[in-house]
Amino acid sequence: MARRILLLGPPGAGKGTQATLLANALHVPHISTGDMLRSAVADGSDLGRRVESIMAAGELVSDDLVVAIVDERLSKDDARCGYLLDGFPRTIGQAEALNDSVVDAIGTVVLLDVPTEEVVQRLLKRAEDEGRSDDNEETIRRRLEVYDADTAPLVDFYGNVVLTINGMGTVDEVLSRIMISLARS
Ligand code: B4P
Repeated sequence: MARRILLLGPPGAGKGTQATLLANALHVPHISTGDMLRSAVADGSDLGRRVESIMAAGELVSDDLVVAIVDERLSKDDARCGYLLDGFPRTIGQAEALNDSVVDAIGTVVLLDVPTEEVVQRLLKRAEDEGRSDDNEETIRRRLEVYDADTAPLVDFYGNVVLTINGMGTVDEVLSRIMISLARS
């Protein structure tokens, strides 16, 4: 059966990190709206210029823009046999739009559970290592508020297909918890 998985969790929970490893293990494409938007900014494309300041402020890019990008990506051949969505849907509006365009769009939601102070520390460390423009403390706090207000309601939206995984510990420990949980689901 096609694996259609959504990785959910606050900024810094380890979604990007785990998605890369999981997509490899499950042989499905890793579709990250954050990566796609950052690459548009790096390319200086029309889209990139429109979203740069929104992302740097820790706000969400508009649903219409993100939905259009994902619709196009999901229409590619490699997404026919499953995918791992990382960072999308991030609002109820995006989830409804996805349901309208793809039948049975999400089979399983993996929710990474990490306490707020830990995610703040991880993102501050990444700021030191990588210098991402949205990883300063003020923006991180704003991204967490946006997560609570706009993204956390997706946990109820997806209800009984949500697998909650303890996201604390090493990357390998978290990965193996996810793999065990997926195998049992
Ligand atoms: P994202 O790229 O999705 O970024 P994120 O929420 O910060 O999560 P990320 O994947 O980076 O963190 P991770 O946990 O992997 O979004 C960035 C911005 O793009 C958004 O704020 C928004 O503006 C825009 N956007 C994206 N999608 C959108 C959408 N659908 N709608 C509207 N706007 C959208 O990693 C964090 C750090 O923790 C890393 O340094 C990693 O090395 C470290 N780490 C990971 N696992 C660890 C572990 N077990 N222990 C210690 N450190 C760990």
